[in-house]
Amino acid sequence: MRRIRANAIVLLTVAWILGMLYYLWHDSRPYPKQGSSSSSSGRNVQKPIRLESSREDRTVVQVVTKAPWLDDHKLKAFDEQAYLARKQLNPGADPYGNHAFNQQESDKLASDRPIRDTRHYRCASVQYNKDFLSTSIIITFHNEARSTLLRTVKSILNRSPPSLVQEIILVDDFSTDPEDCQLLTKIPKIKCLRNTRREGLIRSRVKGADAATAEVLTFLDSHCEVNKDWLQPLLQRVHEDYTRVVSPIIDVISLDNFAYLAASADLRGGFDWSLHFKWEQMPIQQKMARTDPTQSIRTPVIAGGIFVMNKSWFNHLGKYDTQMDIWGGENFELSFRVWMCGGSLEIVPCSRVGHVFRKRHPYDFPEGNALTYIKNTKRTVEVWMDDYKQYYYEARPSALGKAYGNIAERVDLRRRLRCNSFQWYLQNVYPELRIPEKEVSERAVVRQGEKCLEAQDLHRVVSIIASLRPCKGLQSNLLFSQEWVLSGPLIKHQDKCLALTNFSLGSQVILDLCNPQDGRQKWKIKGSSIMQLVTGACLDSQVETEKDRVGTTSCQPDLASQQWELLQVT
Ligand SMILES: [Mn+2]
Repeated sequence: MRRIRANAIVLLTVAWILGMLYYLWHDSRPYPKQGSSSSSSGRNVQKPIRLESSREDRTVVQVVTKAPWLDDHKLKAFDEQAYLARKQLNPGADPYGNHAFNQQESDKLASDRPIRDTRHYRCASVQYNKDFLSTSIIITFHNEARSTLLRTVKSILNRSPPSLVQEIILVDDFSTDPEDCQLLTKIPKIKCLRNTRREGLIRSRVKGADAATAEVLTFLDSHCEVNKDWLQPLLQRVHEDYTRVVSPIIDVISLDNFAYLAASADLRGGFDWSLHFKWEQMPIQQKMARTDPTQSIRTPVIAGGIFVMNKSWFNHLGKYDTQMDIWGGENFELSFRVWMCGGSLEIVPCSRVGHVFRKRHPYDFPEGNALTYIKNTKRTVEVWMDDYKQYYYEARPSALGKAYGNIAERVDLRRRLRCNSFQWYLQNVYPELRIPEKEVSERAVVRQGEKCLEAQDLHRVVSIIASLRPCKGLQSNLLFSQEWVLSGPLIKHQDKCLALTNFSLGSQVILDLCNPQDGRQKWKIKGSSIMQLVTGACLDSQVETEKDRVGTTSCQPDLASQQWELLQVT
């Protein structure tokens, strides 16, 4: 009996060890390296939060897909080897020189290289409609690396249902070699439009959109790789509601080694008052309310490089502001316009597209990078931001006085479309954007009945105290000691500020050397009360046992000892 029990224990131990070994082996399967990906490219700032850190809820599959319809016969007309060979990097040349990414690494990779399926595993079982409208895919470029451009195009052909792709329109924005674009038209579905002078992204996209024959437009960058089933979830959202403008999650293709890295799935587009785009975590309430990882994410702005939009809706809303030059700012203009004029923006997490984020622009801006960005954002601000534009100018004072052309047409467009105000946008779409507190410095007398708050110089004593004394009248020369400056949360007298002695309820109020970081010195005028911001208590003339001194106690707005009148000193 004992023997049997011993054997059973040995067996169980062995089984446990084997189980642990399997678990460890399973857990240590190599995950892709998340190399040097902290790059940024202007508005597409790459922060570490962009990359996903945990992959436990995903399937990690290699996707090697080739379009069955795109057989060798159909591709025969296009000589891929010759196309690529003509633009190989010269030996010894800087691989980053022409494109601000490592061209050598791009050239090494196959045009149909496999990439990982980075979607949440639940995306694979989502069912999509079968009767979508097809889409015209518009890719604008200026001197793109041939291997990178070809990989963008082939990933689309290989990973999209053929019936959904009406055509791929390449808009060559006056690249040095017209053949970069022209030769690709030998591939089925590819069309090529060429500008006769440099127009920039915005006018090039409008040209592509005007030429598109499908009812849905898909804008894409020229250094992308689309992932498995990227198109259906985007088209589904637009199919359900044509006013939606949708973006995929934009994965990161390393500019150094072209590794394909998964981006985090709970980010959205945001910005600060200088109109600097940033990826940000979705608000916590929204995150908590999300039970389905395949659900789309509302976003205040889109990054702008990759999105899908119904063509009639695009035209109805005024396409793009074609007086914007080259690049930059157009994503804000489009985003504000879509939200304020009756549409919505969202990120669809089951759609993934990789993009090479760069640290600098590989091309020149005829009028300089900064000036172009200012001109484009200024046009956006002047047309769409109403009085809130003052915060833009405060955040970007260099924009003041800079030329931005005539905006009458766009102002008229906004009026014709009867768009909402920017205040509506802030309240309904982006309440998380903090409105800067106005730094108003106001000189005032703080009165209660016949008495006024006074900074009393106690002779031969180091400190100055705050006390309540008979008012001296409002003539400036008389009232010096009763004159206060309201500056943000501070109530100042010269370099001294009204402060608590401690954070307890009933704390005495004194004057201390001003320090805006000091919580004891922060106040807020609320009706006729003066509230301490940290303790939430109110300034009261009856707390202190010492005559004429002031303190704080719990707020009771009806209490006469807590009612103050602020009289402006002129
Ligand atoms: Mn790009």
